[in-house]
Amino acid sequence: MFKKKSPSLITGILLAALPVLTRAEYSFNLPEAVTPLARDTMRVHNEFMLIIIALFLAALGIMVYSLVKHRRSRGYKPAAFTKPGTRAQWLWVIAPFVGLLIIDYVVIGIPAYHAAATMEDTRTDADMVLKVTASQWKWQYEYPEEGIKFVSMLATPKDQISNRAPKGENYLLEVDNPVVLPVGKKVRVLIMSTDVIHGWWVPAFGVKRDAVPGFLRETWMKIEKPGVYRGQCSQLCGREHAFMPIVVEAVSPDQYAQWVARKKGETAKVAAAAGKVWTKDELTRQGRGVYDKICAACHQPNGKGIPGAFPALAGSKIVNGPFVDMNGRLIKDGHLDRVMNGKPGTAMQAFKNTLSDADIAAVATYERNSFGNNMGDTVQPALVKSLR
Ligand SMILES: [Cu+2]
Repeated sequence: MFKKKSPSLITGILLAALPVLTRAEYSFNLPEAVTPLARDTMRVHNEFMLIIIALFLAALGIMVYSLVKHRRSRGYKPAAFTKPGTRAQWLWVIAPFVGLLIIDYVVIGIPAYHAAATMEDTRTDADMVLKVTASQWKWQYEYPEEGIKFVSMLATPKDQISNRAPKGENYLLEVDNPVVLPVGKKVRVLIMSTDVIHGWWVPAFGVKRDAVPGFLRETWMKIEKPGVYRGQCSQLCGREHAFMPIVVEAVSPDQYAQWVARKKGETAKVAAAAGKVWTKDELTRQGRGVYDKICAACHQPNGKGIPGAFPALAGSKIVNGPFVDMNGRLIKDGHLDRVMNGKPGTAMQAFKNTLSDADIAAVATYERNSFGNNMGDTVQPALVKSLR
C-alpha cells in the first residue's frame, strides 16, 4: 500500500507548482518593507510562520507516527477502555494546553504587542504632518505646515479601463498628483473621510488605516528608501472603490524642499487666478476638464446622468436657474449651492473643500453652457471666493 506512489498525488504536486514554473513574477512574500513599522510587522509575521510550521509539523508527526505504528496490518490491538480519565490522559490534555498558552502569550504575544504598540505610537516626535481626507472617489492631501493642499485622483485613461486600449504597467495604480514625502522623517498621518469608510493602505509602509466619517484617525511612517510606492483604498466604498489608488513618492529632503517650493508657487498662482475676471471661453475650457475628471463619472460625459441614480444636468431646472440672489448671496439649492455644498444624504458631495475657486466657477459655467443648456452667463472665481 505504501510502496506504489499514486499518480494523482504526483499530478497534484506538479499542478501546485505550476504558478511558480510559469510566472517569474509570482511573489509569495509581502512587499519589501521600507519603514520600521513594516519591518516590525514583517518580522513578527515571519517568526509566527516558523512557529506555526513547527507546531504543524509536530502535531502532524505525532499523528502520522501513531497511524503507522498502530496500523491493523501489523496486528495492533486497539485499547478498549471505557472508564474515564487516568492521570496520564489528563496530562495529555493539559500539557499541550499550557504549552500553547505559553507560545501564544509569551513567544507570539510579546513581539506582536511591540509591533501593535509601535503602530499606535503617533506621539509628538513627528517631523511633519500629512492630512489625508478620503471622499468618493479621491484622496485630498494637505501639508498644514506648508499650506499645501491638493486632490489626488486616478490617472489611468478610461480607454484602458473599458478595454479599448492595452493596459499600462501601473494600471489603476497611477494618480495625477502623487503625495511627495521626504525619506528619513517621521510623518504623522491624520486620516478622515467626508462620506463613507475608506482605507488608506500602502503595503510597503506597513500602514493601513480606515478613514471613518466623524472620526480623526492617525498613523505614522518613516520611509527609509527613496522610491515610488503604490497603494489602494482598502474599504468597499462604492461604485468606484477600485479607482482611488494612492501613490507616494519618497524623495531626499532636498528634493522634497524643492517640491514644496514648486507646489507653493502653484498655490499662489491658483489664488491669483481667482482674482482676475475670466472670459466665458476660458471658463468653459477649464470647466470641461474639471467636469470630465470629476463630474462625468456620475452625471456622464453628455450630461444626461443615469436615470434613477444620477440626475441629468442637460435641461436641469437647477442648472438652468439662477445661482445668486439680488444681494449677491448664494441661492439655497441653486446651481452654485449644489456644486459648492453638495446635497446632503446623496452622492452629490460638497466640492468647496476639494476644488479651487477657479475650478468651481469654471465647471459651473461649463455646465450652464453645455449639453444643450444655454444660459449664456458665467460664474466668476472671485464670486465663488466671496461665497465661501
Ligand atoms: Cu475608498
